[in-house]
Amino acid sequence: MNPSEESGRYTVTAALPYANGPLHIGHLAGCYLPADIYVRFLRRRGADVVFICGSDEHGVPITLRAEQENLTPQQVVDRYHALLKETFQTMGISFDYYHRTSTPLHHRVAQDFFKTLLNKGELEVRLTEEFFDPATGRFLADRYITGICPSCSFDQAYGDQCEKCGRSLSPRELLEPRSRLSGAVPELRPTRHWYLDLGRHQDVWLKAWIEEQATRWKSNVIGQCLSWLGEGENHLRPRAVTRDLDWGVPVPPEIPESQGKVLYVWFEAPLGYISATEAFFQRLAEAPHERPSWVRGQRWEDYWKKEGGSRIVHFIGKDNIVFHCIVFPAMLQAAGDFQLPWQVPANEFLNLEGQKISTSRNYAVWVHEYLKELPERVDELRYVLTAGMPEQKDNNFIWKYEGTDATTDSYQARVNNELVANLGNFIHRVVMLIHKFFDGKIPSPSKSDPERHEMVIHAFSDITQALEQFRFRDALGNLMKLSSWGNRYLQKEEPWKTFKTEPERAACALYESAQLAAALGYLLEPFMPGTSARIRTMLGIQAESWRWNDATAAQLVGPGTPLPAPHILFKKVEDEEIEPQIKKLSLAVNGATPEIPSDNSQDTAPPQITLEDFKKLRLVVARVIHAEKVPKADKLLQLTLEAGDRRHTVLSGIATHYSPDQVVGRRVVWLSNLTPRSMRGILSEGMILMADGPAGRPIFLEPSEEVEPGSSIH
Ligand code: B3M
Ligand code: ZN
Repeated sequence: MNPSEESGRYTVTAALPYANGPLHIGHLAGCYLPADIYVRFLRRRGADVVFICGSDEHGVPITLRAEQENLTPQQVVDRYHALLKETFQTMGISFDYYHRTSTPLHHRVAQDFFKTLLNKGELEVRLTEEFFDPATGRFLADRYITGICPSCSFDQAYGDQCEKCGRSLSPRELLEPRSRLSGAVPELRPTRHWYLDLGRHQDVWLKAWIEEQATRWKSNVIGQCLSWLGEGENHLRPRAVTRDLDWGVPVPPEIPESQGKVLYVWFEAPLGYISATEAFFQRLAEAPHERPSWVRGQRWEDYWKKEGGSRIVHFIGKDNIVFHCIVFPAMLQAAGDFQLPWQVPANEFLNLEGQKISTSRNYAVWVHEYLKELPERVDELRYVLTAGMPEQKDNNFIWKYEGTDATTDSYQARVNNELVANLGNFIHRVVMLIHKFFDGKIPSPSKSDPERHEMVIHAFSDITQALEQFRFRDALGNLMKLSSWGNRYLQKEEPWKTFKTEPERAACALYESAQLAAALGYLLEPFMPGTSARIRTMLGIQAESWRWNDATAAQLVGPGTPLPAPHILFKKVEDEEIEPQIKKLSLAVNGATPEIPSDNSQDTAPPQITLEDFKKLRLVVARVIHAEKVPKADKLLQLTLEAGDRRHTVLSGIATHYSPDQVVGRRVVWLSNLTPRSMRGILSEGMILMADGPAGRPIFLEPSEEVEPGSSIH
């Protein structure tokens, strides 16, 4: 076998996102993009690989969200599961199977696993006292208890953590604890749970096993693992694998005293990788034609059991390290005959404009919103996030650099200076010049230039090695260096000049440049699959089932191959395109929540609301002082509103009923605290309320007497 081929078997997982919110760019950079790049690379190298993920649909994050939104947990997970799945698909994250943990299959897998551990004597029952809410009759998860932080006196600290000073807490440390469900003072009540004795595993094999990984695993990962495996106070303790909750995988009902108990979410969620693989093979059994060519195993066991010999790779963020490197391996080992993870290439965090991404404060770039607002820029986002991937330490995402030092780090600068000016420019020049001087056909020189081929081979080996070692930034950096070399090569050869004086030389330069462009077209695939396909099409390459190694061939596209008309790969990012994004972040800090596509299949009659709900609406009288049509949007008018001493932009879908001059000067009812949303690159702040008139015509609501713009409506 060629040393760059890979025939081994791999099981690649990406952390199951909680189905309690949309995906943000930190998730992509931390986990899903590196996983996808790695898997695409493995597939092209000929590995036998399954790529597995799914929604994590249990646990307190889900029930909390359901309570906040007045929905059932099932409604919450249905909504976000659909959104997550679609977002991954549009971003090109190429899971072989995307499952979910609320399915009967997953419940069965998790319950069977629990029973296996029980039968092997791995679980012991312990009686402890836990907080109980006497008003609702429910035991309270740590997050459901609030009180005063003993460190900083913040009066809304949670039972697991104080969000103000960051201290991690246990509910017993809170002063004046209260139930978040009812406000009642929680009481300690006895309850029984099943425990896995991690400490025993630590002593028998786990510590030694972790130490064996020290040379192979990333240093940020191994460091965190070792800190968990100390002595005395820091020795691992038995961990409860069940909870008193009503949302989750029930403890198997045939087990005595299992009533009202569910498996702890961190016990069953990692088993979701296994149940997803099982679901995948069930589907392949029913639909064999759907089997991807790279999946060569016959049963899910081939990818999880020892005899299958698969290399299991878990892509996760750093906050999940302990569960994937310690708890899950201990569970697998306790159950017997399971393969332990081979690699856990956890990333650090991505910050946003210098601040921590915060879901609760809506301070994030939400991927589904990005895809709606910048729909043509999927690969640009993949590129920018990979180039700045937080591999060894936290990194920062910025849209635009506004300081005085030159920097190439912002989204805008990376797209403009690297994708447009380097990669896009090189490919475009090559194709244009071939059209201009060689009639759109790959030239046929009588000699070749070995230096070009050496450059590709050299870069190929650097890129391959970096990918094997999970150094995605380096891999991409080396690709871009190869493209820069191509630009310099063209600059040096000047085929547009030599075409007249030394036509042979021009032919050679453009032939070699086309081969280089083609090699880039192959090697870019894991990083930017859409761009890779477009480059290959532009170079007249039709092969679909190419291998990674093919990129090193001396000739990738033969003389005489006709090239289709060229088109631009990347467009420059103008300020106007990203300014709404920046503005949205500054508004987000004021507590707005992300907009989630609603599920129309549900009951459309709005629920009853309380006066408190109504008071959340900030309704204001405003005056329209300017109106214009939005280019390329038939229905939209862009209105400028004056309310008090400020002006606001609102987009309104009334352009088919009103012309701009029919609107200017009117007083309108404006819902001003609706989450701002960007359409066609324009940020719309709030909306104008209209009545449904005859034949669907929207009718303005105006005050019946004179009131000042800015007056509020109650
Ligand atoms: N849902 C936690 C998280 O999103 C969790 C990962 C589960 S992986 C088995 O951080
Ligand atoms: Zn505190």
